[in-house]
Amino acid sequence: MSRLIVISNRVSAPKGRSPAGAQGGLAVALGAMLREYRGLWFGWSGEKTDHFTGQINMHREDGITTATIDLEEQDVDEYYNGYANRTLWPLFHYRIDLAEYDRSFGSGYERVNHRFAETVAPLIEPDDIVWVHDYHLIPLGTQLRQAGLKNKIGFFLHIPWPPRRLLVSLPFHERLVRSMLDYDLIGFQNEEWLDSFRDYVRHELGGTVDDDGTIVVGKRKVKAGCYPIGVDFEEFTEAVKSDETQLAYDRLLQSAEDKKVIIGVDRLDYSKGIEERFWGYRRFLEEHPDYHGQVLLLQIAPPSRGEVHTYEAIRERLDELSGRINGGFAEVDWVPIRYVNRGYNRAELAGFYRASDIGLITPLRDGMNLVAKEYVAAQDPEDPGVLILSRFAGSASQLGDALLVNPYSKDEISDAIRQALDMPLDERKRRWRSMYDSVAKEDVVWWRQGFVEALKGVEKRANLTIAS
Ligand code: GDG
Repeated sequence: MSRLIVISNRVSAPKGRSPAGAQGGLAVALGAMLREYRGLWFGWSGEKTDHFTGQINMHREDGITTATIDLEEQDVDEYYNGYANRTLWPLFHYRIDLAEYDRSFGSGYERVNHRFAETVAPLIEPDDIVWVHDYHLIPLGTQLRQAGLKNKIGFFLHIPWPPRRLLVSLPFHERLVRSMLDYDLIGFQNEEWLDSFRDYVRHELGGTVDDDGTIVVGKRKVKAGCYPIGVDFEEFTEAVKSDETQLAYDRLLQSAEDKKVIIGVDRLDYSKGIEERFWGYRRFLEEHPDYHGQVLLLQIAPPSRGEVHTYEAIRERLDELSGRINGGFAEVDWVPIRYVNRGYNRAELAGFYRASDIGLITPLRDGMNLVAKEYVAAQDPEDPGVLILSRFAGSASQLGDALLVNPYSKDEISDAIRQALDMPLDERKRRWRSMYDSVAKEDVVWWRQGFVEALKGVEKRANLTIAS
């Protein structure tokens, strides 16, 4: 069996070693996969060094071999805080108003991708298959080809792919997209992002798309498909039975004192629509005084990317807005929003989800959103909660039985909260059952097998031609 080499920006500590909430969705999904395949996970350690040496730190724990490198401060500023999180992240989440274009970001991004390629290439054997993850590493395929690799190399994008008319606002966009033609397989979370990619290829690169999904640009051919990521269903179902989950469940239920609990769980990120969600909840409180004292919104939002200014700004706005809503509506014995800026581990989250009557997950744009699926997975079959989900989350195409809302509309959020609170048990069970079946079937195992099998199935390249 070929080994699988996974390459992503960060390599996360195996289960147990990472602090609560530190693992993003990508880390959660990859950890599960690496336990199954014999292979290696390569990426940045998260540490800085004075001078880049390319020294690799190998570590084996919990059945996972990791290989990490440290980066220089300038690398982290330009590549990670810069091009990845100030240029691509906002642009790919349709926020060209927040995207920053700086020549140094672009060159730092290229340099770090080159450093990744140079360091990891000697660890890769001819039969290995290589799976590169996410927007931090788009040009890595080209860099690996330049290092001489003929292996099958796949790329999976965890975030949305923006519409062509937005993407062209990126300086050197064509160079970035062309570099993707050096992969053998490109995976997206849903049809919408795949369509946008194909649209770009047709109109900006003059390419074509074959019936089997093969993209052809000049002499280059690459397969592109849709592989929606799922939750680690087995692990999650086990977690629901654990003492830790039960404790978290009891803790929330007892403190809620018979109030209906609405839960939101998101990294503190403007793409998650937390601010708009608070406005929607405020509208609900304005329109339904009869519910005052009867509901509470628990918003868990651990801070992320604190070195990027836009994240500091959203944090300040949320502090202010939650304070204003609480100040305006609270009573001596009731506070409408519990806004918590810390992370919890997944067993605790499972308990909080299960104790909540409504999951309010309203990103403005999201590649998938695993929290929505985890909320469904954690529910009590005899008394399931209602999921209110943004129609702009990638997961909306699989979770059509949620109450789908436009997250920009306070009125839609308010109406959906009301509808969820009034929903009869039969309807809750019916909607939940169909979502649960899809979350159980299309889980993380289904996702990674689908991608890896498709990658194994592509023809091995006979001639190596570098696209850009
Ligand atoms: C990116 C894309 C895509 C654990 N404790 C906390 C916490 N966790 C776990 C959650 C969930 C994960 O982190 C968050 O995943 P999401 O999918 O919701 O979001 P991103 O971190 O933005 O992930 C996303 C994902 O990659 C996978 O492809 O779905 O679209 O943006 O598993 O249980 N999460 C939070 N607080 C905690 O305390 N927020």
